[in-house]
Order: sequence, then structure tokens, then C-alpha cells
Amino acid sequence: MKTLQTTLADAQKNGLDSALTELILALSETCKAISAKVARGAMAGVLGAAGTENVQGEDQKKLDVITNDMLLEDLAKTGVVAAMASEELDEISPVPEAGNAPYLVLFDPLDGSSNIDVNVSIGTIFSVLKRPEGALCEASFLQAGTSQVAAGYVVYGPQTQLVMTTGSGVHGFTLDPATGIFVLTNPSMKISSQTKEFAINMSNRRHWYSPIQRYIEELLEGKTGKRGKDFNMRWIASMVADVHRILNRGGIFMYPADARDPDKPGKLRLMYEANPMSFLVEQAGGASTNGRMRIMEIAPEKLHQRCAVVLGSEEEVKLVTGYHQQ
Ligand code: AHM
Ligand code: MG
Repeated sequence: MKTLQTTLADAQKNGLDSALTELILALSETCKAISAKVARGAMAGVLGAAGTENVQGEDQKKLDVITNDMLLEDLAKTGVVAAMASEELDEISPVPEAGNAPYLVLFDPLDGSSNIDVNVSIGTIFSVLKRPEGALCEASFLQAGTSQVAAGYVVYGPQTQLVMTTGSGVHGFTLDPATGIFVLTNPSMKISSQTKEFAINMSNRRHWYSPIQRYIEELLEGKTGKRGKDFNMRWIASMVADVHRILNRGGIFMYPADARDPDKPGKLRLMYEANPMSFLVEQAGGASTNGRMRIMEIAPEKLHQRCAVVLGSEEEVKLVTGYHQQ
């Protein structure tokens, strides 16, 4: 039986940095603890609103705050993390006692906040960058997605699963609740290039720009329309769960920019959501763009910047991106 530990040990033999291994193992331990809290729900006192707002003006849930604190505390102790940035923090969180530690970690501690209180899958998303030379500041984090050395998520669903990449494929591990061990259950995950399934929040339809309007209209026409096949729709409203489905059976996921607020290109965040998920999707043979360009090549300007997202099965992503370019 292969586990997260043995898989990382093998990767280390093939050159994976031991500090990065340590970091990923520490992250997995924290996520195990988060999973336990999520599973106990009301009994662990983690449901409901925190009564605070994050830097983006969104209401925080108790679990947003609790998981953020857990990750900050545990990763600071590893000695290999120089600083962290989180969707739930206004500013970066340096770890002065870590000295010249080699890595920076960015995370969305609890993705899918609207699903916490209704017992629907939620997750933790992470992205790891190398610490650049010089003094640590926000700019240290503003590296393109192509610079990520590891990325992944843990989905807290019917099973708790950790899915990650260090740049040589995507591997999925299921937490065995009996032993507390992440077991390799989904080695070398691959996204089919074709699909008949799409994910988008249809309630925003009236706000979309014309390329997305056109694309979705063509999908909805089904067998007798231009595409000549029927498409199915899924929208979980937890990006981790939607991406997890796509990594398992293909599909296309979109959270496009729309006409509501031209200063906000979409809802999702480049550094905590779009980049790590793009790294996973590309490593699994899929594609990921903001409608116009490869997400991982976007030069970040701000830590909390938003990003339109079109990712999943390559042929569909290419089609949507092509519609934007026309
Ligand atoms: P969150 O990080 O505050 O939970 O927001 C991100 C989530 C994604 O997981 C999901 O794809 C999207 O928001 C759903 O948005 P909507 O509620 O507009 O459908
Ligand atoms: Mg999120």
C-alpha cells in the first residue's frame, strides 16, 4: 500500500527537496485536523458566522477563521516556511523565527464557505513558491503560477482526499479514518480532453460577456444544435469539489469575468484558487485560461487579485478561449 509518506519518499529519491516534503506532510497533518473538526460540525462548535469580514469585504464563517489560524500556526512551526499569505488575511504573515527558510505558502484555508453550514463538500487549497532573495514583502509573493513548486487541495467530502502536484503529475490520496493515513488511491490523475459536462453559476447569465453567452448557448442546444451532443451541468459552488470532479471524470469549469463590476475580473482569486488549480489541471493534461491567456502566465500585481477562470478538458477550454479571441 502506497501512502502520502511513501510517495513523497519515492519522489525525494527522484530529486524532490526534503524541505518541500516536510512542508507537504505538515500541511497534510493540519488538514487532517481540519477534517476532524469539519466532520464533528456543530458538535465541534465550528459552524456559523464569525461576525467578521475579510479583506475582500466578505463575511467570514467561523471555520474560515479557525482553519486559517490552524494553518498559520502549524506551518510556522515547520521551519521551512518563510512567510504565508491567505485569502483570509489582509497582509502577508512572515515567520521571523524561520530565518532564511526556503518556501512561501499561499492558501485558501476553507474554500466553499457557502457550503459549510449545509454539509456539502468544502476544501483547503494551497500553493507553494520559492522564497526569492532579499527582504520579505508582498512583492515576494507576486510570482506567476508557472513558478509554483507544489500545489494542491484537500477536499472534505464523503471522503477526505488530498490531491497534489509537485510538477510531475497529479496524485490523489484518501484519508483512512481508521488509521489517520493518507493512502494513494488515485495515482497519475488525468483529465480527458473531451467532455459532455460543464460547470458554471447560471444565475449570473445576464451579466456574462458575449463569448461565454455564446458558448453556453451552444452547449444548451444539445444534440440538435451546433455541438451535436447533449451536455450535462453540475455546480457545487465549492471550487475544490468541482475541480475534483473534473480531475476524476473530465468537464469544464468556468467562473468568468462579467459586467457587474469591471474592476473585478471574476470572483475567484488568482493566488489562492486560480493558480494552484491551474497547476493541477495542467499537470493532469487539462488546460486553464482566463478566457484570453494561460492563467499560470499572468504576472500578478496584487496579492488578492481576482481572475476569470476557464479550466478543465482541453478541447472545451480551447474553444471558449478561441471565442474570446475572435
Ligand atoms: P470562498 O473562497 O469564499 O468560498 O469563495 C470561492 C467559491 C468557490 O469555491 C466557488 O467556485 C465559488 O465561490 C462559488 O461562487 P457562487 O456562490 O457565486 O456560485
Ligand atoms: Mg475560496
